Amino acid sequence: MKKMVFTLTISTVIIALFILTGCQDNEKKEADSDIKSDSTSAKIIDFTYMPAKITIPKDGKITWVNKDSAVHTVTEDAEDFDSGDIDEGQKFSKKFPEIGTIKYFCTIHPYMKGTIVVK
Ligand SMILES: [Cu+2]
Repeated sequence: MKKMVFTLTISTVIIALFILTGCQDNEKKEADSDIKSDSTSAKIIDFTYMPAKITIPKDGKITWVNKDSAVHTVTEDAEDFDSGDIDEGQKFSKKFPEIGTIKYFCTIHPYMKGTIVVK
């Protein structure tokens, strides 16, 4: 009888350990996905992208907020992506799934330039 109780206790401990270990794995996975979905915001103010250079992790997202009274765009140099007109107070968000350096400008004010570094 004592032996059976002992076996039961050991089994319970092993099951509990499995459950605990499983939970830790899930927490770790969630932490990893947090890094991937890292998002940052940038401003467009006084005909300038602020900051002009943004570094984000792969799959990171950038949201530009137009804090200017003028209409601006966020347009990739080769026009791979184009926000279209961003009015005062409007936002434009984009995810960057590929590692590399992306240069962009404003089609309305082509002297406005910005750089995104995806690591
Ligand atoms: Cu502009």
